[in-house]
Amino acid sequence: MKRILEEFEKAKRIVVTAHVNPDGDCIGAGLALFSALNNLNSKLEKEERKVIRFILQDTAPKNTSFLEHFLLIEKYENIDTKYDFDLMFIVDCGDFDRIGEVKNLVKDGTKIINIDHHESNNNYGDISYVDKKISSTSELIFNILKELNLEINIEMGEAIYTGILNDTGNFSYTNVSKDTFRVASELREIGVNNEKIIKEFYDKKTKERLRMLGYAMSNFEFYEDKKLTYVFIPHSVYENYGASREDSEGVVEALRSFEKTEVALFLREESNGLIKGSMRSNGIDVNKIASNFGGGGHIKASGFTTDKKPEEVLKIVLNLL
Ligand SMILES: [Mn+2]
Repeated sequence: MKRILEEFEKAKRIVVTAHVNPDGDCIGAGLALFSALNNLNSKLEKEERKVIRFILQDTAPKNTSFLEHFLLIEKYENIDTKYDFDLMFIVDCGDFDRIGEVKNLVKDGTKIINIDHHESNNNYGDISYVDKKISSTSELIFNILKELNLEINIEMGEAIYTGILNDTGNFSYTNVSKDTFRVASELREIGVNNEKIIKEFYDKKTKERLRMLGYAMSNFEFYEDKKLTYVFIPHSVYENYGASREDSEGVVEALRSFEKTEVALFLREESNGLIKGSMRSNGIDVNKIASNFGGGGHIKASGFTTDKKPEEVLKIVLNLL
């Protein structure tokens, strides 16, 4: 942690980033870190102040837009790529390549700090701070800020709380430890309103999102011998409902909720024809299965992108189970 501060002090231009198709944990951890760095920056003499930006390849999910500084998150396509950063913080990203096009901002001499909790993390970067047991990168960021004696205000607390909710399925998965509850309790103490965050982050669903869930729930299949629940959503269905990628968030969790399921597999076709896979399990190592397609994640939750046909992906997964 001392080295993280040292790198911050040395750097002039800093970028915070996270994985493509960002989720609540990326945004929560990223915004909390971004705010902490900005707070540190504001204490410096004017001429010593740094440039700090939060840049992602893809648009942040709408249901995180209630978080403070959400509007300061920038999209890679709007960035001048000649811009030189000397320090990059990568949060919630198991693999360096998963930051997508943002990696073009890395130049000779750009230091990389990897802060993450994915099972598949390979400790890339000049400094890697990876805790594979912790619930979320947001919980990890909380610990880092605490350890460094940096202030955590309500807005940062809300971001962290959102990230924890995202990765623990509202405190329902096995990755919730007593420390996760302790962090939640400390956040509650500084004034984080859990009811408000649940409402904003979980309960407000667009019509498109409910329609996509309806489609998935009407069309899933169950492979009894392997206890696999599966659905594929072609791109045309997204077009029919005017839905975007984030409108099918929650589909894979709903698949897993079928009482007989051991493994849930959700495949969706992207506009470029590639297949994006998400897996959830009740214990079977789906990180390993996803790695067969060049993806990864956690033991019970993983993802991948592939140019294989959906039927082919399904066949491979069934064979691996
Ligand atoms: Mn995460």
